[in-house]
Amino acid sequence: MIRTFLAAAFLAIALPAEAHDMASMTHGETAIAVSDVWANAAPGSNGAVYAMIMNGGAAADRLIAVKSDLAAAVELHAMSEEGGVMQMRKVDGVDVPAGGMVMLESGGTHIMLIGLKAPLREGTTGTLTFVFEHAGDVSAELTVRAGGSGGHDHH
Ligand SMILES: [Cu+2]
Repeated sequence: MIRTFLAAAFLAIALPAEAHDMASMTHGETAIAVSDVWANAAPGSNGAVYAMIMNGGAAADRLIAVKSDLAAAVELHAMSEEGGVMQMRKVDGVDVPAGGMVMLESGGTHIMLIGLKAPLREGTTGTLTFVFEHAGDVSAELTVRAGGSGGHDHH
């Protein structure tokens, strides 16, 4: 009698936990993760933002826009060197290959906050919403670091 009761009590506790693990393992459609979203502190009204995007899924995806309340507009920019001068241009998307990773980094493809409501200062926080063709909206928190050399002071 006692043994049966204990076994039943154990099962009642163990089963929901097992079911939960299985649910999280089979939940794989949205495989995009955005992390390390950061910017250098800068006094201007525009600021470059960098991030790491990982696609753990079996299908390619594409970052098509970024939204933020911190600025009037947000653009995706690519950098290229032309005649020894770094130029940048607006791009309409960034491909994220299946099982791959894309770094948005200084000197490369980056996010540009245009018309900042307040200059980016160390400790400034805010949410950026990354819009993917397939995964939809993925929100991530921005971290602003103390400004250093090698900044991105165009515009
Ligand atoms: Cu830029």
